[in-house]
Amino acid sequence: MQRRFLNQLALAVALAVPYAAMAAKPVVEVYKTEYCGCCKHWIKHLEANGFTVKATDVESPGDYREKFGMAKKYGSCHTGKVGGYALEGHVPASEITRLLTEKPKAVGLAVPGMPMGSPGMEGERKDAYDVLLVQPNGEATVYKHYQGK
Ligand SMILES: [Cu+2]
Repeated sequence: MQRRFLNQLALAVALAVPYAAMAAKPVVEVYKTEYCGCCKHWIKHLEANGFTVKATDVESPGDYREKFGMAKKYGSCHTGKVGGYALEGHVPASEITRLLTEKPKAVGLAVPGMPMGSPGMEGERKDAYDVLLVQPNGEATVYKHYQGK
């Protein structure tokens, strides 16, 4: 009887672990315009990678970009916030996870413009693009380079 209980307990723990791991990922706040299609595709990409997304339609996502301290020159179609960091544009989930693990001193990550082939911008073409780690003074370093093809 007791052994059976322990087996069931072990099973319950095994089942609970993946959920606990997912719950550990913080919520990504996203600010976008109502009509932005690629923004929705990017949100789906984040959700498919275990993030919870709280999206808000706004008149001007640029106001939020400014509020979050992200330099205008890195601007894209949507602005987000996660774990105290700003996210600008079509930033891949893998770099967001890395950011939250490494916790560097920075404003956040940006993929300026809307490069073809970035998450949410899938199509016939795949352009090379950089995920930038942006500093409060507006300078940036390449956090990850994606090859085009
Ligand atoms: Cu876009």
